[in-house]
Amino acid sequence: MNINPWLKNNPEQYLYLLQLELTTQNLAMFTNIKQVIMQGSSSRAATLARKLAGALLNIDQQFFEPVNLVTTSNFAVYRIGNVLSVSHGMGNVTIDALLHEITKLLYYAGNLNLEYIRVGTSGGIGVEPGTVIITQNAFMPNLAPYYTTYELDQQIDLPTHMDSSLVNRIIAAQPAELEFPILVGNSIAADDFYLGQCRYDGAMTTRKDEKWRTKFFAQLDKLNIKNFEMESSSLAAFCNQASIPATMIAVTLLNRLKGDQVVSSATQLAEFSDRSQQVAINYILSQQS
Ligand code: R2B
Ligand code: URA
Repeated sequence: MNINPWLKNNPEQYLYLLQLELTTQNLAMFTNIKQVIMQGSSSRAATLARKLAGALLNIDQQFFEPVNLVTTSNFAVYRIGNVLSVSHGMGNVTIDALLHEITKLLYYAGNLNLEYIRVGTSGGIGVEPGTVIITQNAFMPNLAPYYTTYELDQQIDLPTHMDSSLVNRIIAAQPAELEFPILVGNSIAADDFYLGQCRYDGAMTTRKDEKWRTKFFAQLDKLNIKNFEMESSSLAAFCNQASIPATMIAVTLLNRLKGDQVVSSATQLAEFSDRSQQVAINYILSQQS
């Protein structure tokens, strides 16, 4: 892990965004972590924690309630064996804040070899809804292959490739009889769900017509871009700077070439969400020694 050297001489006592005191007792809860699995919502992070308790520790999920290790209502953090299941909220801005704090926490707790995986949902481009995409490269909405951010007035462009050996290990960990399609591709991280992804059903009107959008979507195939979501570019940019292997496992909820609205039933959506979690669990199980 590559961490800000400033932290070595200025140790902190409190992580403001996680609302966590950095006491010896609290830090002890975060030693020996191998993977951090990040999902948008805190309830999905809790669901994954329950599944991991069953898969890794053989605990009957019926009798297990995961304990949230932080007190903030913005994020949740659960530990199961050597895995953290955390929530990151929605969008590059919130995941970036989480990444800073969770990385500092894990560094202070003595973890140097970590992997970060975002497990989520996305809007597919030309793929059957329910397909799981493992991201190789994250793109900006203007198809730039880097993440543009700002340090006050300075524009910074950061590389957004994911860790290819982590991607390969995740694919290799999947059983041959997986009951849904899974593929490696690239992703666009948009700044919002509506206009940022050129949806026509937002509260405000897009500036682009359907003809223009169809032409734009057609270009995506050439770049092997398979889905839209809202966090992959800052995840990749952060992890490239920090030298933490990272990728994203995201199920597609709809095919954006066929529409804008997510129309699947609640049961179908829950089943889709289970798919990306199952891919992550298969990988985590393959890494237990
Ligand atoms: C995918 O789904 C969320 C929006 O519904 C967002 O966090 C994302 O990246
Ligand atoms: N998440 C997104 O960001 N876009 C979609 O279309 C679906 C989920």
